[in-house]
Amino acid sequence: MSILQKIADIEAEMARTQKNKATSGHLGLLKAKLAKLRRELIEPKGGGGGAGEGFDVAKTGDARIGFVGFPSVGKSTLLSNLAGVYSEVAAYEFTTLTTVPGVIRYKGAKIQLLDLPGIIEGAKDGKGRGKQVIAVARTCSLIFIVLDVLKPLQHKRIIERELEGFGIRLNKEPPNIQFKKKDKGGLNLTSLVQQSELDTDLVKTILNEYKIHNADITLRYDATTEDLIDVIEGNRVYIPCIYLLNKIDQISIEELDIIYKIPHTVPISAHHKWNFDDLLEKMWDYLKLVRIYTKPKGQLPDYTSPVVLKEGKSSVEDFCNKLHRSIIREFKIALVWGSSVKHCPQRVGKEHILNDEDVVQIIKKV
Ligand SMILES: Nc1nc2c(ncn2[C@@H]2O[C@H](COP(=O)(O)OP(=O)(O)OP(=O)(O)O)[C@@H](O)[C@H]2O)c(=O)[nH]1
Ligand SMILES: [Mg+2]
Repeated sequence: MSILQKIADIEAEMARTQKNKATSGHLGLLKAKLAKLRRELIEPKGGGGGAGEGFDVAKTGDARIGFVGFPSVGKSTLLSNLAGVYSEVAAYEFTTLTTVPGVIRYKGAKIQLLDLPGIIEGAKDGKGRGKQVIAVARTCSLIFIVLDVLKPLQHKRIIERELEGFGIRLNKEPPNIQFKKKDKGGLNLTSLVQQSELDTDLVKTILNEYKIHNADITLRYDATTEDLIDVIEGNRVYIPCIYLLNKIDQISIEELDIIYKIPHTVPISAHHKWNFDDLLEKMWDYLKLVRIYTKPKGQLPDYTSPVVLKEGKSSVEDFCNKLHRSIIREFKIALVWGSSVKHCPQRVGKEHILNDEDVVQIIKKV
């Protein structure tokens, strides 16, 4: 039986099974089996090249955004009109057959945009070029899911499922679950809050499926079976996502009002370049980039080309490493102006966390 057939069988069995306390163990087991099969699809046994091989383009700039969507929703039109790069646009489906990159500069940051071929339902299971497209999507710092406003939002669900099936988690934080495999001692499950789904039996069943018999697990919130499996699998990527509802030139103002209420969306018209300002603003928010201006001694800060870091990786040390590998060895202290410090300038060490638009002067050991 092929992996796809096995997956289909399990999905069918899950759909048949009623969800209640008595079946939760069985469902948990099925979910774990499903996750394992999906991993086999992504990383075929026996190694070999990754699924994205030959399809990926070199990373450039401070961040990378991938356009994912069904065929003919306007991804290439968006790339052409946003980045001024030519990518073939046509009324027929599957116009774009490979990754087409473009670059924009926004607020001093260089952002790489990737126009990807259209995907269809079943992409994650190897249909069409979907698998390669999703493999490239996994490498992005932000995903734009492009939807056609005239098509039902059901498309949104399908694309989300495709990406989820490939280990991508959209607009989600990594689960706050501590998981540590051990050599002996059995299973130690600690729940810091009341759990509505996971109990010792269920956790044991799931771990058994992974042949894990000794582990410390701490659940710091009301976790789901899926969250636990994500942590055990360990290869999930957590990527922010914006839904672009394209072709709003084809709907009424009243319809537009309703659409605006859906979270994480921006309505646009790629063809008419409508609402690009909103799109870029939101893109910037979701990228969570931190711009740092350098200030050479005795000179004004250079406000034209910031060093761009990512939120969560914006210490003075990260800043130094982005400038040059050798700098941290000669680092003594840094002077910082901006919202991350109380006094301006303030002397800080390499652990200090910088905020967006801070100005930094490095002082080297003599
Ligand atoms: N009315 C309207 N049509 C648009 C808009 N944006 C794109 N289109 C049209 O939609 C069709 C498909 O556009 P493409 O940009 O080729 O779509 P795509 O998503 O790149 O398609 P694939 O490469 O096949 O996946 C073309 O006929 C475009 O002119 C828009 O904002 N409004
Ligand atoms: Mg295209």
